[in-house]
Amino acid sequence: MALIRKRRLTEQQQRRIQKQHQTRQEELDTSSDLEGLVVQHYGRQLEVQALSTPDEHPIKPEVLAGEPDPFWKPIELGSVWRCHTRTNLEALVTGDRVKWQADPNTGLGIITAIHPRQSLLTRPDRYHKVKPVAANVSLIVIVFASFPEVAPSLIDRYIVACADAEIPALLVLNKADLIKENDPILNLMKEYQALGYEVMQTQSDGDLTELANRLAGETVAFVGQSGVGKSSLINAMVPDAAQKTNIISENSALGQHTTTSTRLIAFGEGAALIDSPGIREFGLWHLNPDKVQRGFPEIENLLGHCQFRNCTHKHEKQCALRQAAANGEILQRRLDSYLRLGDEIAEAQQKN
Ligand SMILES: Nc1nc2c(ncn2[C@@H]2O[C@H](COP(=O)(O)OP(=O)(O)OP(=O)(O)O)[C@@H](O)[C@H]2O)c(=O)[nH]1
Ligand SMILES: [Mg+2]
Ligand SMILES: [Zn+2]
Repeated sequence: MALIRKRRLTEQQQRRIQKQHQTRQEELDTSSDLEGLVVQHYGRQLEVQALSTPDEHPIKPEVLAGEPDPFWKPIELGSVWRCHTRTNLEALVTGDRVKWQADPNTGLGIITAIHPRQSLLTRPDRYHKVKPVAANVSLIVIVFASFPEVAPSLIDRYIVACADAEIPALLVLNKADLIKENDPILNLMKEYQALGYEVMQTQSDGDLTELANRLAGETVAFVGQSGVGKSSLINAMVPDAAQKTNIISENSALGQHTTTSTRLIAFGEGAALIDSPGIREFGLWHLNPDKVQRGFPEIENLLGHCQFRNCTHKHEKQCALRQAAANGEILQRRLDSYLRLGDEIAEAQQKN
């Protein structure tokens, strides 16, 4: 990843390059396209890592004596290239597997096709548009800590999003060093464990072998509130990841997140870690209200057992959910969370 080339282009240069690419697009012969992986995206440009090399490597132009050495970037396995995409392609996202072509003369590439996705993690942005976050993620690590204070309902939201994307979740309670004896956060972790979720406790500067072993071979997206230590965990497991981290008080006072774009970091053989900005709010309005139950397996089990088929689970006496909460079979907090999320989605959809 050290090969990422940062270059600022003037608008004129960008226009010229864009034009060159457009002309090239029409002439493209895609039979010898390379395989690639989108490792980062910045608006319209993306960074693609080469997963294959050409059968015949392009030959560097010969330089006559006295002439300056022209720019030349060899196509090497693992090298990272700034790329444009063909205009007819759908929006690409970090984690996408693509077909692409490299131009060693400019150091730029063009993405010509996208491979079918195994999964797509999305989130709504503040303009109520659904934004893809990462593709082909096989495991989501939900990081939480006692500082910044955990909001259990936020964990529930993440779990619903994971269930909707059909991606398994691992709950990681980080900053173990801050956890006191009988800390309520330990109870919270146990509650999720009892519901069948995989949980783990970590400390960013502690022994992360258990976590690293669990992540082997997976494409992992780290999610969670800003400041819980997502980037710190990634840096500790991948020493050259060099993801920026920051002291919470400094950045949250400014309302800023330390990590600002979604980046994929290679992690051993065939695994990758995706760092993404922490979020304070994680709206789920883009989901079907019926999907919320997928993130609440204990409640899903009881659905259909209420007296009325159209039970709101809010005031009905013969409500299986309310009774289960009253008997301590399910957590009142989870039931509240389930109902609130359902209302929130239904309300947002009525407005739209
Ligand atoms: N005490 C303690 N502090 C930690 C631990 N892990 C991270 N931190 C600190 O928490 C702060 C935030 O860490 P980051 O890794 O930047 O958090 P993040 O989740 O990536 O935050 P965003 O990028 O804003 O979403 C930094 O000051 C870290 O040093 C830990 O295990 N224990
Ligand atoms: Mg970060
Ligand atoms: Zn009911």
